[in-house]
Amino acid sequence: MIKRFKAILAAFAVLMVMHSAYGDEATAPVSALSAEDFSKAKALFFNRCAGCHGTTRKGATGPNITDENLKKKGYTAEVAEAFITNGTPGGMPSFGGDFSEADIDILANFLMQPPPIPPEMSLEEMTDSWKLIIPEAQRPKKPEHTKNWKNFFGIVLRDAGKVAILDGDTKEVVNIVDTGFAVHILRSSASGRYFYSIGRDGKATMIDLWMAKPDKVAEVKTCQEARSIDSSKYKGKKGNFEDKLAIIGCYWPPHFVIIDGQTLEPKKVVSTRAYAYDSGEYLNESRVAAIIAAHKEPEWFINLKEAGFIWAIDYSDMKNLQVTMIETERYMHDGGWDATHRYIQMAANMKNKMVVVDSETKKQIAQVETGQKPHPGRGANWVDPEFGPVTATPHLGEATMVAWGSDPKWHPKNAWKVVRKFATLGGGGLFVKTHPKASHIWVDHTLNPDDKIKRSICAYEKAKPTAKGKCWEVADHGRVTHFEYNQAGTEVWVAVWDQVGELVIYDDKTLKEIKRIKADWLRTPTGHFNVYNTMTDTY
Ligand code: DHE
Repeated sequence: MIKRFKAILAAFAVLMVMHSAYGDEATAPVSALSAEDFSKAKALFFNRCAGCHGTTRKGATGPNITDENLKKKGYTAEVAEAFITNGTPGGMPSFGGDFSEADIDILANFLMQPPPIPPEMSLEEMTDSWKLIIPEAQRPKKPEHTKNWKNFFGIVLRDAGKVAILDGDTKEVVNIVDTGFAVHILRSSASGRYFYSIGRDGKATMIDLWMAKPDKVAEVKTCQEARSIDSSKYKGKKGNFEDKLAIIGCYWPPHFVIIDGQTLEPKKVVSTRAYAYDSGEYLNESRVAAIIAAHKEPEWFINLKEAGFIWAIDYSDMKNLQVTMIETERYMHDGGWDATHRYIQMAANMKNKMVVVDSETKKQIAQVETGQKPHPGRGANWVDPEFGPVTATPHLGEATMVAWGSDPKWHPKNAWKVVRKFATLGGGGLFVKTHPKASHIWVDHTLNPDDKIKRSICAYEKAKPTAKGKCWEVADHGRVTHFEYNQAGTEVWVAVWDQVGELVIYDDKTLKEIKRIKADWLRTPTGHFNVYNTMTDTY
């Protein structure tokens, strides 16, 4: 009797604490974990696992790890613990160094229970969260400083919930802005004046770079979980949409939200719940991964991860929104433009492919067979001395970077075929970057389980490409991740992702270190975005 009473109390307590990641309404199962541990495990899952395995754990970049599936395979909590601690050769990072043993234990036990389902979100709730901090009329009419703001960098300080704005000319801090929990990426408005940030918790903020001290002018929360945001970049016969609109792609609830580009006021929400393009299975969790804004048409292209589509969204008539559903492949993740901004190249990473969509015809025109689990970030475009224009990706699952032809007009023989394979130091590669004026192509190994490799980067010469690049360790702590060039394409910035992190700046030509910024405010730097390169999609 007492035992039953305790179980009822525990279940009740679990329900009471379900708020940290998904809000109060999420339904919790009766749990063998204490209420506190359940809540902690849920937050850990949200922070570090949901991105790959899905909120409902049905799998995407990572496999299906629903309690049902784990039990079907005969896995116990101990087996789950081993996976979490050590990672897998297929690209799952090892969390042994990042999580305590106690945390791994509760997380493994959490996985053996049915997943809690986070709540939905209405346009009204989004609007309630919207804060217009400085209305347009009160903002500067021209820059209030003489700094070269198009060469500013926005640096994501992930765990600090902040974005640092640095002057790319002087490398000085212009301001550190409170943006909220775990910002994932920044994107620039078409004019470059505004940075839009999106947090893992679905909160977007807008930073005005013309202010004497650039700061947040608006914020809104449109999802429980998100990774992507972009702005309207079209100016032409169909109207001038520069800085007028923005779009947020949500992981949960699965939807996209169109917001006002000047104020962040939510305008329209559209569900992305869909039927898988191949099996026709209904997907309650059909998340929006990368988004890319067209420059030549009033359109965004968004990746539907689980459903295997790229949707082209014509935003020129918001009352009669036109969506073209382009069948591609599963599971769509990240990617970017080719150098001409006509072809969209996105990773279907579980199929070891990059899919190619022609933005003019809005059709998938090719699939590039890559290595195991391509993960390009935005990717890198350059002109190969033998094969002409190419685009590249590193891999999560193997020690290579591949480059394929991406100029079907003048180099049709090489188009959408891998023409070069470069050796990296190991798997776990997340990002590659170059710049039209640069001499090198840079690649990281952020998620590699080996301490030395995860802190090493490699650079390959564009003019004399060799299978092996020049590789070196950037720091003796943290993980090294993501690259960005300055506006001129002469310097490369890379982040040391650690509690006290670093930004290391290299000369692209000589590969020599120019500057190393290490400071207390540099807590967990991850992505870093140059205004000019981000607004013009230069990579
Ligand atoms: Fe990212 C881009 C999702 C892990 C840093 N990340 C993206 C994009 C998506 C995504 C969909 C493309 C946005 C776009 O272009 O519109 N990322 C996910 C995940 O689901 C995943 C795998 C796991 C998760 O739970 O989040 C994941 N990402 C990471 C990291 O661990 C990184 C290194 C640090 C962090 O913040 O967690 C990280 N992701 C980044 C960065 C970009 C990014 C810096 C932008 C790359 C660019 O150059 O544009």
